[in-house]
Amino acid sequence: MPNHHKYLQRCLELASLGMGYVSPNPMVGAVIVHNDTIIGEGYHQKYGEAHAEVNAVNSVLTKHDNAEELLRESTIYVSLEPCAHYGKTPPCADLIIKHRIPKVVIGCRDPFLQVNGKGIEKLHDAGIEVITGVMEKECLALNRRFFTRVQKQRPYIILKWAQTQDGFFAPDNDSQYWISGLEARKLVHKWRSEEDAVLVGKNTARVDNPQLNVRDWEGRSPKRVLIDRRLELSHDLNLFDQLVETLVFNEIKTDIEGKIKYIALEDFDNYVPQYIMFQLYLQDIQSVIIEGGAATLKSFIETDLWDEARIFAGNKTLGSGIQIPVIKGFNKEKYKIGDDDLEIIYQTKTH
Ligand code: AOF
Ligand code: ZN
Repeated sequence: MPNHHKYLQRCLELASLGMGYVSPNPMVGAVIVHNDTIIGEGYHQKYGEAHAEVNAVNSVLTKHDNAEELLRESTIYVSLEPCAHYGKTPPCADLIIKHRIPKVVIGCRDPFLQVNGKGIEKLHDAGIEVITGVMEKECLALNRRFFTRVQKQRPYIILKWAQTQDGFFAPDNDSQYWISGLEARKLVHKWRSEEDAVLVGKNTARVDNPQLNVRDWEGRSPKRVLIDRRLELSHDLNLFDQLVETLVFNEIKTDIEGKIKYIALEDFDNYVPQYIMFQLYLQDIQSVIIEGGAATLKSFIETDLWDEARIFAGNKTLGSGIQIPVIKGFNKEKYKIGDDDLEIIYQTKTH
């Protein structure tokens, strides 16, 4: 039994190093194996730059004098189907064919219209042995943001909130209320660093005055997205600090002021979550984490526009206040974090 799993696992590890840097492209890792030994590896490191296979082949070429000979006896493992098109880079399938690598093991197909099986076909036609679907579930999960974008023309949507033991967000709409502590905050900053955008509604912007950036974690800050129908928010709020690109959805103007982009929606009474998500898609935003408030989260839940929910469940009780929404997700997982006396509940909709 060949070590397909072991090498694809390595591809996945390598691929995830690109997290936060390759969007809206997928994260991809590749490993080249000769006689059950890794002789080269690579991953897609930055949007617009070399694909995983190119970096893996180059690592063999720079490390071994007899590289071409070795490649002709090797297997290349790659977490996503090698591309077949001329994008910002030439087709990876051609590269594999050119170096006469005789065997390719692929994690999952690339649904991107210009690839979508054409990479596999090209390899087959060149007489290369192709094995597909090794660790497919894991490969699909890793690039769930990319697949959602390509297949649904919208970003991958993560809902995040904190709730009391008795199912409330906060005592009322106008008070800032902390359920989670330091450990949770660190985690939220990590989560933000992994997504392209973070979105809040008007009330959260006003009451919490969040910065929505990444401070307690190393990584880049996502774009900020704000819904402020009548542009009522004060520009003294942190979200208007011009430090990070911020999109403001409203019904009054489409305009750019420094890093603040105003985008007017024609009909603010209908389909607001859908329109906003489509606009984010057009702006190449591949994923968004929605951090509140209650009304905003509910509007996305009611329109069934979400893929994953990450809920901090505290042990405080409130007795009354703003109720949390009810969601029907799958794969409900719970675990404790740090010393916050807090549980995280993960739910996903599709996998
Ligand atoms: C691969 N290996 O490492 C990645 C692939 O504009 P380009 O040239 O960067 O092409 C982007 C598309 O290529 C992207 O939408 C996806 O279908 C595929 N990404 N393919 O063979 C890689 N990152
Ligand atoms: Zn490629």
